[in-house]
Amino acid sequence: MNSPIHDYFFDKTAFDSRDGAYIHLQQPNTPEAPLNVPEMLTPDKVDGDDIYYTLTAQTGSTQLLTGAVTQTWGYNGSLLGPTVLFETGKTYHITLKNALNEVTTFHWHGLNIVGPYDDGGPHAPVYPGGERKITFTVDQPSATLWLHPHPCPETARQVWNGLAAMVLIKDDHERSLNLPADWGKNDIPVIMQDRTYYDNQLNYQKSYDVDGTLGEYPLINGTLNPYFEVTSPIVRLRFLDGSNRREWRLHFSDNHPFTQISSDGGLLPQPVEFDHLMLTTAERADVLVNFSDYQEGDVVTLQTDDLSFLTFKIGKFDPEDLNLPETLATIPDLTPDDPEPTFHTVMSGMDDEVRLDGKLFDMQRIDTRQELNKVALWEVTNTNDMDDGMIHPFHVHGCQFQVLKRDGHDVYANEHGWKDTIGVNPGETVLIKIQFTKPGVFMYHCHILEHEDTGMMAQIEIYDPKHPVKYHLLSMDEMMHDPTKK
Ligand SMILES: [Cu+2]
Repeated sequence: MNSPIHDYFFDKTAFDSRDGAYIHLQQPNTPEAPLNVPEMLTPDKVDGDDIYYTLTAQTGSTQLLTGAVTQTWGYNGSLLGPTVLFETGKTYHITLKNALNEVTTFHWHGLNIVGPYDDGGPHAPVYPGGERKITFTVDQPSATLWLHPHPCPETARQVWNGLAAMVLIKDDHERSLNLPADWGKNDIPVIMQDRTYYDNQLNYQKSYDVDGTLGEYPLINGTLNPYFEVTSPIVRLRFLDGSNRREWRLHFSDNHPFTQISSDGGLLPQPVEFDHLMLTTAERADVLVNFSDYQEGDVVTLQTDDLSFLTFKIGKFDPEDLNLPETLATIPDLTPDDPEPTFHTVMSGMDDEVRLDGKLFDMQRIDTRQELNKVALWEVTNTNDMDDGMIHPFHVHGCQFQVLKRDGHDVYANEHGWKDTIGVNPGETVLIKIQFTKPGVFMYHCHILEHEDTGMMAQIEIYDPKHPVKYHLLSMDEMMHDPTKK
C-alpha cells in the first residue's frame, strides 16, 4: 500500500508528547447521532449567471450533549453554516451580515478573489448590526474550500465558538468524471474539530492554549459521536481540518484503503491510493472510499491515531469497482520568472515567541510585494527544533500554489495538485511556486489560529504596474471599533 505520509510526519507522535499541554482526544459518552450534513445555502435570487447569497454570523444554541443546550455560533444557524456552492464562471453577489455583538470578518479560504476587502481578512470588518456586500466571478476549478472569520486577534475564539462553513466549487470538467455527487448520500463533508465542554458550555478562555487550543472531544460537522449510514458503494469524503490547532492522522479502523482525488485547490493530477493521511489545520483532502468489500450490517470507523471519531454503518447496495481515469486534471506547469527563490519566509518560535520573519503582524505594514501574474519561487522555513518544535501550517491568501520540494526532496504523492496550506515540519524548508492572478493586499501566516492571532502573520501586496492602487490599511484599533459609533 502506498502510504507516503508514513515516512513523513504521520508516525511522529513526538509532536504531541513533547508538548506538555497536548490533549489526547477521547470518546464522548453521549449517545451516537447521525452525522450532520450542512445543507446547501439557498440563493436569495438567481439571475442568469448572477447568483445572490446572504450569510449572517449569529449566536444560537445547539443540543450537543445530554442535558443543557450549548451556546454556539454559526452562519445562518446556530453552529457552523450551510454549504456554499459556487460554479466556475458564475458571478456571486454576497451580503455578509453580522448579528453578533462584536466585529467579525468573512474570509474565503482558498478562493482566488481580490484582496484585502473581498478576501475577508482583517481589513474587511463587518461591525455588529452591519453588513458588507461583495461581488466576484469564480474563475478557478472545482475544489473544496471553506469560510471562516479572520478578525485577528479574535479569529481563534470565533472559530472555537462555531463559525466555519464548507465551500464547494463545481465545474464541467469535474462533472465529466462522474464522481459521486449526491450531497449527503455519496458526497459527504467531514469537518473535523475538537472541543471541550464545561457544564455543557464552550469556554474558550478556559480551554485556551497559546500554542493552539485543543479540545477533548471530536466534533464532526457539529455532531458529537456521529455515525453515517453507507447506502452507496463509493463515497466521496471531503475532509476539512477545521480545528484551531489539531492535526488529524486519518485511517480506518481496519486500515481499509482510500483514494485521494483532490487537495486544497482542486483535483490532483492523478488519484493517490492511501491507507493513512494526515491533515494539518485548514488543509482539505477529498477521498473516495469503496465500501463494496463490506457486507450489510458491517461497521467500520474512521480514526485519528487510535481514537474512533466517525462510524460507518454498512447498508444495502450493489458493489461496484472504482474506475478512475489515470489523469484527473491537468495542472499547468508554471515557469518561474526567476529560476532562483526570490522570497524566503521564516516561521519561528513557539508559545508567545512565535514570529514570521522575526516580526509580529502589523496591519499597516506591507511586508513584501509581488507583481500580478508573475510566477515566483518561495522558500518557507520552520526554524523550530526537530526535538522540541511543532508543525506550523503555512497558508497564503488569494492564490493556490504548487509544492516543489521539501528540504530538497521530492514532495509526497498527494502534493502534486494546488495547495493553499502546507504543514511545514520543524527544521524544514519547503519550496513552493506561487502566482497571484488577483491584485490586492493578502495575508500569509501560520494557520494554527492562536499563532495567527498572536501575530505569526504578514502581508503581501500584489501590484499591477499598469494600475497602481493605494490601499487604505486599517490599524487593528480601527478594525475593532465601528467608526460610526463613538
Ligand atoms: Cu504556528
